[in-house]
Amino acid sequence: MPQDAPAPGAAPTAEQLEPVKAAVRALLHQPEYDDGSTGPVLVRLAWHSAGTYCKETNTGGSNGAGMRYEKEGGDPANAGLQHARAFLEPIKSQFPFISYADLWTLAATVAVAELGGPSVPWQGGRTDYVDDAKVPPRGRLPDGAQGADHLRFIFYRMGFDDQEIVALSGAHNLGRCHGDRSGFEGKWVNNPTRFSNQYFKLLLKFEGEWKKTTLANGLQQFVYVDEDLAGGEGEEKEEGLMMLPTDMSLISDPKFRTWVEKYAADQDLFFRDFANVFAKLLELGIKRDAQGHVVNDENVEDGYRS
Ligand code: CCH
Repeated sequence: MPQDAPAPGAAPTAEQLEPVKAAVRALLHQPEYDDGSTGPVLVRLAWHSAGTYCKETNTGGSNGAGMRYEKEGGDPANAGLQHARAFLEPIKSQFPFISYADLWTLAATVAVAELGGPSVPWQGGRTDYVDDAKVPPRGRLPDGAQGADHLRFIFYRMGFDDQEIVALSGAHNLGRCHGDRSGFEGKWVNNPTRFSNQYFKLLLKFEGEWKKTTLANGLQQFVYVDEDLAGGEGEEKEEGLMMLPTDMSLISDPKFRTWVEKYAADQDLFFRDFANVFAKLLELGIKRDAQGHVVNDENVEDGYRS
């Protein structure tokens, strides 16, 4: 083990993490990629690594970095996240002491902060599975084609409530849908590389104007195209905005809607709640002792780096 490596189960120190965070910051700005930042796809990587958690069986979650294995990485829900993992690979090589599970989750918190969002509390010490034996089954991540019942089914399984579901969904301020990944197309907000509460504002602002469309692949989504910005013949067309059916359920479901309204009206409240709930997401399934060291269950320990 290299000298600067933390003991197994112990989190890297703040001093060890500083250069890792700096390397992530340096990686974010990529003019050739998407809207110019790798931040959104890094946030999605962390979310999908953690969002497999099931509180009843205490399985899944960000510990283990199971997405490196085909069993989890090949889940159609994770299509496209190989790009995020590839972006981080040179950082993992440069700082081998950090586990993939820590790196993926840490990178998302760095991205959120760098793109103008809140500082998300983060604790390290996650370890990586040595094989795919403990990788959770596919099918635990949400399907954007569905509605409020589905969101509750998926997120209650992780232990979240309605307010937390809405706060987490605010991450759709960032990034976009890619036809060759999820099959959906487009971005939720005009500036998808700046973290804000714009997503909530737009859901409400264009209520009644979001038009349901069916894409060539048969998927349905909602779009808003500002006719004034759409451009005349021969002019460059301004790209419209989109919402998934699951996004729209946040305003049609009265309990979700209360929180959409609060977050649209109060960005500070959204930032505070997002920071808390994203931190909670990244910790799902991780047991720590009084010192904050990760404690792996007997039956899990042999699956981890030691
Ligand atoms: Fe999401 N998300 N997400 N999402 N998501 C997609 C992209 C991003 C759903 C579906 C999709 C969260 C919750 C949900 C991000 C963060 C979060 C895409 C497009 C779909 C589809 C993927 C593509 O084509 O590349 C559904 C359904 C839910 C249900 O709640 C949560 C929670 C988070 C984080 C806290 C981010 C960021 C993106 C943009 C990724 C990118 O590559 O730009």
